[in-house]
Amino acid sequence: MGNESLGSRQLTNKGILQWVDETAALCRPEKVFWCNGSEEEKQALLKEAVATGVLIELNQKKLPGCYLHRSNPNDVARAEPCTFICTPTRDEAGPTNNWLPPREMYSKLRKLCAGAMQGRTLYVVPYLMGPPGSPLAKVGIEITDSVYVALSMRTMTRMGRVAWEHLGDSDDFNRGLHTMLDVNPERRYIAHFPQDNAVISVGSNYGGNVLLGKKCLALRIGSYLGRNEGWLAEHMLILGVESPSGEKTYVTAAFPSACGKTNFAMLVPPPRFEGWKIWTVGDDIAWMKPGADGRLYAINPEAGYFGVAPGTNAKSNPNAMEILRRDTIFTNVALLPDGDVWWEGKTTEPPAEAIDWRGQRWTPDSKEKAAHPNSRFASPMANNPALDPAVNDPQGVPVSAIIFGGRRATTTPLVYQAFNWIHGVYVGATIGSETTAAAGGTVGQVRRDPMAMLPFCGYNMGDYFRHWLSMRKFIQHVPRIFHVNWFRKDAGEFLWPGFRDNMRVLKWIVDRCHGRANANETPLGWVPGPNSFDLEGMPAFTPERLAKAQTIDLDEWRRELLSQDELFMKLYAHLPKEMVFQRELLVSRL
Ligand code: OXD
Ligand code: MN
Repeated sequence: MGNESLGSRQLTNKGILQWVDETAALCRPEKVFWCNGSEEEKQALLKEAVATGVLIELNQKKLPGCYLHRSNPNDVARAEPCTFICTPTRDEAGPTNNWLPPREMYSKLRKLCAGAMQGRTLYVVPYLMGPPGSPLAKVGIEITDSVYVALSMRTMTRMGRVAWEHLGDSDDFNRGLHTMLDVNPERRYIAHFPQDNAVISVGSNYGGNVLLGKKCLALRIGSYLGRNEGWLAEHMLILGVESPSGEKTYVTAAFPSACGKTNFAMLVPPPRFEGWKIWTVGDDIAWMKPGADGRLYAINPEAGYFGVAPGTNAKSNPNAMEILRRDTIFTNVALLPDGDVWWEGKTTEPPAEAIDWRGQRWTPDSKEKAAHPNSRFASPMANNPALDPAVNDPQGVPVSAIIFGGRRATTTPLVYQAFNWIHGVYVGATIGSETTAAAGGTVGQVRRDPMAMLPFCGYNMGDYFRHWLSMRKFIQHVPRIFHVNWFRKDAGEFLWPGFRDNMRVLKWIVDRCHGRANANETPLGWVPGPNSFDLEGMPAFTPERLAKAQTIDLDEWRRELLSQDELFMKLYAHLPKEMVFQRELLVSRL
């Protein structure tokens, strides 16, 4: 084995060398390849991926640097039933996570990994989560036998020498081992060992299961590290709102998977908001820590977007359409005869013919969808025309508001503001949302998804709420907390137009943060007061319709509280008393 591709800077970190040697001895690959993140290396890996059929080269004139990957049809989404948190006791993982004792899981996985890479290349992928030099940044090393993973990690993280430079001789890095095995759901495990800062993922080659920096390190292991080290790892976008006078306000927002975080993070304001600008810091994950000035600061640990393709178009997200025209790996979208790609909702008129995500001929008469509902684009954030200039600031950006949201056809108003931090934690902890195609399983059922972290919290959810509550003591300038729901329906139709018009909700939120907008008190929290919510330029959306979108139906809320009880009962042993008090206060207000 050699580490020649590190160039002049030979790796001396003994912890890494030893771990890679041990892993190679276990998995027995044909060769070991150390990724350095260079452009030449990228081109070589792309060539190899195309030659082996892992990637299909797209029309390079139309889509320079773009490729298509088709995953195994049994492997198209995050596999929550196969995802485990392996803490010494079941209680530490808590009732919302699958659990096995570390020793049992290690032994099961060692058996599966033994000889698993025979005839394959073992790629060593060093990566940095967070801006170089940031006190919050973390190093991970992913060992993988998938060239698709090695290439995608290059897009999604700061991959290569920058990670070695950050790490030096330290042993403080996440050890991630991934092998596809035979991509068989019967042998699929995404196992996290928080106490060891380690992840082992086997039997899948789909994004969220295998790009170990993202859900595995940045959220599941990250949330565990955050609790121990005094910070928060959250499933949140980060955006900056710039007013015409240049005032900049940063906001984070947690929505469950496939509920529009990427679109919201890249919002282009409607004509009414001329001079306003939204800047993207991140579209999926925020690491947040109190700063010396008493404000809460956020960084985006990632360097790319792994966005849901269906529904992405020039209206829903013009910036994403610009971003994915270059240097993008698409997964499970449809291929057009001219080497372009298509997905449902990309254009109003479907193409006359295509090759669908399974590689079959497709026409608009086909019963199947052309693109898988969870098909994705993986693109570098550097392509974003609205990338916030502070995205690489090691200190992060100061957060003025935290928004929680879910996908709810009923019950939940368009927007309300929590009364204070503790109430806001309760609002986040009780998010309900209809399930989407981002995870395997039934779509459209309301499930409790606390802080949108149900599939991503690396320890007991009750203790996670307690950590949120305790963070209040370290923040002097407390972000205001809000709840939004873009998805409320009336007679089967969405009440709120969404997309660009979400700027109106954002404007009210920003104004509330700066003490500029009035509000009315309701049982749920503060809602927009008279004339504080801008409806100008929306002739079809009357104040009556706004009132409908804001309706608080007390009977619906009584039912909602009963359904929240299921979560609270589940978490009872670790549930902070504040959550129970907040629930009781809400009951008494209804
Ligand atoms: C994602 C997800 O891919 O949440 O971001 O599933
Ligand atoms: Mn996500």
